[in-house]
Amino acid sequence: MKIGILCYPTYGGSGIVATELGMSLAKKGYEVHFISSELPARLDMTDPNIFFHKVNVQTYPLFKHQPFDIALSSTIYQVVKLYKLDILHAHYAIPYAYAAFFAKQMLKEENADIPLVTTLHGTDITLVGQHPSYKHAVEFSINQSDKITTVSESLKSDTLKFFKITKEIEVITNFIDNTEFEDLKTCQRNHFANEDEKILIHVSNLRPVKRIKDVLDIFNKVEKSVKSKLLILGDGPDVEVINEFINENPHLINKIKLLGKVDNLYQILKFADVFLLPSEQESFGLAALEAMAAETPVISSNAGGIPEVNIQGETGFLAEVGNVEAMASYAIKLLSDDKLLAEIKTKAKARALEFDLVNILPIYEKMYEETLAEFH
Ligand code: GMT
Repeated sequence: MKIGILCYPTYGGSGIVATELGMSLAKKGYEVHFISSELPARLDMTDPNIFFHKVNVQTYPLFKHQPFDIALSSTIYQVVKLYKLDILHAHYAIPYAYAAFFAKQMLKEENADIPLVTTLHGTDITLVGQHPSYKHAVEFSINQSDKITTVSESLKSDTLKFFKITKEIEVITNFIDNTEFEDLKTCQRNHFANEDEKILIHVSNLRPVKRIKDVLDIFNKVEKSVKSKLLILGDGPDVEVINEFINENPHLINKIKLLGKVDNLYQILKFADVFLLPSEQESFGLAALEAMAAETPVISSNAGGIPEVNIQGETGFLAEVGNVEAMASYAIKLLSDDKLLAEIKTKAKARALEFDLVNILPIYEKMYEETLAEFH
């Protein structure tokens, strides 16, 4: 089967899921064609079954805004025809499902139409997709897809709540390749904290939806009871919030470290003691699953699909969005009790194994087969 994957190339969760899925399919012998504005961050181009097609946006003095969606649909159309793709898989409704619809219309003219699967990832439904500038186009493109999937039950119900959806939605959760956490080079924990200090960690694209201020407030409370350090990984607009917080709390300057977008995320997750995810919205929480695969318990909000991943008292702890007090108390409880911490670490890993790639990949393969069969 020849599969076309349309995704964001950046470090966002949808791009990571699309890339990891495509690479795993390629390893199984599928021919996988990525169509994106840049080479996706984690894509291994040494695999002979992987192809990359860059969307080339032409500038022209008349354009105030370059028409990316037109260039995208033209690229999809060309790649489908040239490489004789069997199926398209759009990750994130806008602009991918939207542009794929127009590519399909062009292909239809030549009796060369192929099925389109759209996977909704979260903010395309709960945040940006709600905006009046996009809402109707999002609803239209979802309904025009031949198959719709969401990454959690929660996102499925949000999709049905916010949009008039005329088709069945299948839930196929995010996944993790647990083998990537084996044989990781020994971590340099002592580069970040002394032996008597615990490490709290947060990883995100530092957008308002991640509630970075809550991460900092939780740490501020924890640090008063438990000797600890806070590591923040990732980059985004709310990096300013961190700088402002440190400015107002100068005594924490040597306790909070920003690492930016690192390449060895899994190694660093392995020596963290607690992962903080107090998000306002989170359709699934891939970052939490990555932490759990590294045996790091998660203290999170109970937003969206997080409770489908992080189990209260088992793999970590959850509280209402914004309840910094409760999240800090849970962290103090966990970090002050080595026996409890060890137990929760083990259970977090066991939970991550339930979402292993070997369990989820066959669900995607079956979905492709069924979609193709229904289409033809
Ligand atoms: O929230 C992000 O950091 C990025 C965003 C994306 O679409 O790239 O992530 C969403 O998709 C991930 C993969 O399916 C989910 O695990 C995240 O929970 C989801 N983020 C939100 O819903 C806020």
